[in-house]
Amino acid sequence: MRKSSLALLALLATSTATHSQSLIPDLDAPGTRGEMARAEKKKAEVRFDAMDGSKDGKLSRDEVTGKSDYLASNFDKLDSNKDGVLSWEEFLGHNRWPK
Ligand SMILES: [Ca+2]
Repeated sequence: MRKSSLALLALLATSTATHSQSLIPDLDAPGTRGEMARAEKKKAEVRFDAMDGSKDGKLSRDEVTGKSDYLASNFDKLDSNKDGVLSWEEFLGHNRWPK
């Protein structure tokens, strides 16, 4: 990889929400990475849908309380747009796997 593309990658990594975002494989990534991404997305979707009692595609604080200690205790941090609910992307922590 050339130096200029490394610099660009570093810039992209710092401009995105979290450093780990760049480590999330795309759903259509070749080979095992793509397979794992699709399997993880499926699992995440099952969890999300199970908690989304109102089926509005968002998780309220009430919907996660008692079902996920992690989501309940980190709710305000994960609710990055501060609208009081967790979107699919906020739940995942990245926006690389559209629902
Ligand atoms: Ca939100």
